[in-house]
Amino acid sequence: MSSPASADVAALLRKHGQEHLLPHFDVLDATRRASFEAELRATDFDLLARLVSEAKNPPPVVSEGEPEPPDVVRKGDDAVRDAAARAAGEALLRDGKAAALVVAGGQGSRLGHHGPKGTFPATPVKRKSLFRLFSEKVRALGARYGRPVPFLVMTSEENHADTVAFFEANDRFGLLPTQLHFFTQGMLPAVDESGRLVLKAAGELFRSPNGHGGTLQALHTSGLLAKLRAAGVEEIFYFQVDNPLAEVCDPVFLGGHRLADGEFGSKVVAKSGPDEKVGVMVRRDGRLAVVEYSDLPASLREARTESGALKFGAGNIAVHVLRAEFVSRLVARGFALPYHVARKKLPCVDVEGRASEVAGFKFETFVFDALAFARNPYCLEVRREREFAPIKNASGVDSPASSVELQSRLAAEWLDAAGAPPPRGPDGAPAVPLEISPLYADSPEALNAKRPKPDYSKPVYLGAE
Ligand code: UD2
Repeated sequence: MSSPASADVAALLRKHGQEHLLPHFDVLDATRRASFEAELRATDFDLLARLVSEAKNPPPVVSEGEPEPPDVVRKGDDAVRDAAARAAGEALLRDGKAAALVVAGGQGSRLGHHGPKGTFPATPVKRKSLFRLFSEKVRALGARYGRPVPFLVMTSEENHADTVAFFEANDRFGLLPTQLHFFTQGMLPAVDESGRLVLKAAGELFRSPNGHGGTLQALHTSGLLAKLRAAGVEEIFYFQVDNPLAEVCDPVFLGGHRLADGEFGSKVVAKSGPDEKVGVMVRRDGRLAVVEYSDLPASLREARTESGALKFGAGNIAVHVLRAEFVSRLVARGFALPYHVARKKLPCVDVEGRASEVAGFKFETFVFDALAFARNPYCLEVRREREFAPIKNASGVDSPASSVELQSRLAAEWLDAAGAPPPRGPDGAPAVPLEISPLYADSPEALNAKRPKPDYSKPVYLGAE
């Protein structure tokens, strides 16, 4: 039997201009009604009202100086500097002072994959899931440095249960129960263009994850940050679930950031061209910042230096290192990151429960906006073919096919160095797919020591499991 909204909820909705939801209570049973009311009572209407007003009338941009190219350290340019950074990073890993964190709150919807993106089969031969691959990289770190590296997986309400179930069904891919930590980011309701809340289903608001900036807040509210710090973790290596080539806890990066006494480090690659859809690192008002692809005016996107390189060519691959103490400081003074608005068509139901679609806004924070608060931000440029093979689209650029080829090409480079060069096609791509398990060899040197002799008449997988 249906009944109207409770008095306090009805008053709340009226106060915030959301009375369009009142008739919706007529179609809800008691259970749905209770959960819907709880959801509404927990909604931060004032924040939403501010975000909607800013989305419609963006505040004037204050004090944003002209962007300049950032100072970047190039990995591979200076062997002595790299060796010192590596030694400092390895010391952190040996001393249990570094953790790995993957942001995996998104679904693989752009890919057409059902389920958490980390469950996507990503590797060239074994088709290991992204979660399995990263778990094996983390285990390899433990074996190399004699100490298990904590592995943190950030989920969202949309995929938390499926993510945990996936790890459990696969015996956590060999990770220790004490080493693997899940935590869940916050969600924010989406609204239509007049700021009205939208329904995803009967008795349920349309809400979406609050962006990867939500990592910082969720690390704190979950209690995980305090727990890690109490266990001696000082640095958090952050990466995205969509990049199988992420060099998890790269000691050169961890150590370079540490030696620079940095609070927030970022890896970049040279952009492949002005139109590549990655954010770029810039220096503005003396601070580092990432400017999203869509926010960079064409004149700057295409600007070149005298040598012909892109002036703003430091592409953000979303690999960062965060000083744990910095994250604590940032969240202690309230969640300071700005919200970005995305205009989206939102699939929804109307107040009578019929399927519909409405133009509206989603709001997200971005982790790299924390750069504005960080001391000594460190920026390391790496070679894209060694560290960046994202899986974003179902086909074409940044797709499973392009990623698999890049992974195979890197394996071929390692095999070349190990004295077992694979046959290649005219474009330089290996003639057969190649895959090296992180548990078999986690570096070209480790592979070289194994003296591999693969049979290149068929796809090659080097690994025991
Ligand atoms: C991101 C960057 C872009 C570039 C590119 C490199 C932003 C806004 N853009 O673009 O500058 O660095 O990556 O690959 O970051 N995620 C969550 N929770 C959320 C939202 C995202 O966990 O609420 C995770 C998601 O699972 C994925 C990652 O963050 O691992 C990137 O998200 P995306 O696909 O929205 O970012 P993208 O590819 O547009």
